Amino acid sequence: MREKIATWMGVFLLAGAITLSAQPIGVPLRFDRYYDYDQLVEALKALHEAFPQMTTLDLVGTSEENRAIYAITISNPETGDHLSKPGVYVDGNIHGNEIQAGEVCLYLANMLLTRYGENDKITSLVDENSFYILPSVNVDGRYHFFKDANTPSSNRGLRRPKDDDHDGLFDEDPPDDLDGDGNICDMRKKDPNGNYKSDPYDPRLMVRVDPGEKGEWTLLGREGIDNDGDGRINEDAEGYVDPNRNWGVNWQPNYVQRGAGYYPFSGTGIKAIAEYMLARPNITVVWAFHNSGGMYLRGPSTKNAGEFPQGDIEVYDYLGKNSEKITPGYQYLVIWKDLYSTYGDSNEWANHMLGCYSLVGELFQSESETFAENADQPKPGSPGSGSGKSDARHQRLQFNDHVAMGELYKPWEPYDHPLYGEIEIGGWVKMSSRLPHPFMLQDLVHRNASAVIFSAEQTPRVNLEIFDKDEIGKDLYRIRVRLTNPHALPTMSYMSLKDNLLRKDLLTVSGSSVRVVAGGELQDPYMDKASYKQYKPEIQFIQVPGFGKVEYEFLLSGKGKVRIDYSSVKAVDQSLEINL
Ligand SMILES: [Ca+2]
Ligand SMILES: [Ca+2]
Ligand SMILES: [Ca+2]
Ligand SMILES: [Ca+2]
Ligand SMILES: [Zn+2]
Repeated sequence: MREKIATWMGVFLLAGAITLSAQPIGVPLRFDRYYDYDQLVEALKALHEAFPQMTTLDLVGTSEENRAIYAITISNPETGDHLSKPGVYVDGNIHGNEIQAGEVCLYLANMLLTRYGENDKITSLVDENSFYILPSVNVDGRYHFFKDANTPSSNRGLRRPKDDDHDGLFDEDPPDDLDGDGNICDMRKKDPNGNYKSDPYDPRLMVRVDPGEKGEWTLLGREGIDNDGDGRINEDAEGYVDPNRNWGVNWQPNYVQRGAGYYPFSGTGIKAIAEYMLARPNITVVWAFHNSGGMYLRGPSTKNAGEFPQGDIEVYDYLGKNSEKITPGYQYLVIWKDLYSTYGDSNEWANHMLGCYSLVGELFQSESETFAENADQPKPGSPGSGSGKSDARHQRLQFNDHVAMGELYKPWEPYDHPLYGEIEIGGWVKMSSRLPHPFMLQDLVHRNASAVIFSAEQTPRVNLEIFDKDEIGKDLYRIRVRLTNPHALPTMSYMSLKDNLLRKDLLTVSGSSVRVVAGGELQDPYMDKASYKQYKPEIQFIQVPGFGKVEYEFLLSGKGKVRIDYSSVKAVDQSLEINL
């Protein structure tokens, strides 16, 4: 009888768990929850099925463990093929533990599709741009982060086995979930000679003992045992190839850049994503979302890469400083200068290989987990005030207790360890520290999707006009053409011009009964100063700057129809006709 009840209860609990995870995913998507890998794929399919005309769902490639990497394209076919419009590429979760980056991508896709036709700004953005959204780069990482026991920071890399301690065995000693709660927490042992004592304000925390003072605790690192009996604990976990150090620009081997992999694009999914991006040369803006810290980052990623051309810095500053305002608390920074150097990251690759403007969003600030009247100024005598500054650790624990219902922190509990004997296991759980609690997720995804939308509003939009036409001789005409761009991004980045990376924009004059005698850029229309191109004046190689214009002058001989075409890799082509 007792056995039977136990079985029923098991079935009941299991059924409860299955129902929860098997809840059908409907459009509009919900953002009071996190999507594991399977649910994320289901969410993308649901968006595609709800908006089949406006979307394509592309299988970009597969991962080391053969999981599908999907991207969703959002583009209105009635305003042109997706390749004919500026592309905005957004991805997330290249690091397996950086989960909410995927939710930002899903939220953006969900907002663009569900509000199209209802919100004017979103309608014109979708009509004028193509969005390529790839919510989870590191699909194996996402899968294992949810499924396996982890710390908030573990399980970042690709599933390519690597022998970290050079003992001939691969990934043989990862951390172990000793207490079976699904988290890798911390281990501590009572020890009068330890370096730590309990924090008087909150005994769950520990502080260092003062010189000469008696200790209470020794910290023993992350939960685990010596799996291979080599005298070390947790010395060879899964991987490690870092998918964001595996790209083919400014790549350096492991002894310079940890996690680089043996060669660029050794990650199968990473290589597939690079090929997907290269096949879309219209991509003009790239966003890659990570966690954490609350930052909007631009390159260069290393000092030796050299600073960007001034024209590009102005564009980045415009995007970055406005993004800062969209998400209060986030800072716009330069990767190598303000953070650290990274060799072979996707951001640098996108700049140099696609000629686009590329930003990294580091999502979430643990400072947002507050429990205080005024987070910056603790009252005298309150926890942490002894050190003269607010102790964020106390506040975060109070936040856990009273706002997150205790879901972010595991209280210390005794455990009998095979090597250390009686210890305690406790600390911050997997779904803490770098991710907002789901109740705060909506704010994070909306603001960061809004930063993407701000930059999408700045993709180049060229307007072509003839502003002057004069008959200056018998069947000889002078026409002047103006190309304006009211948005911040130029039609070609200054770096791509400097590196001669892309085909330049073409301004072409043609007509069956008209010959182009001369043509070139008009420097001063009042002084009649123009620099004529020596050969083939009917084709001009140009760039249209952001928030600016360029003017060209042509001398035409003949009569009849003349056609003027503007063609660009990044911006929408334009053309017009006049009669001479
Ligand atoms: Ca090993
Ligand atoms: Ca390893
Ligand atoms: Ca555990
Ligand atoms: Ca070991
Ligand atoms: Zn990251």
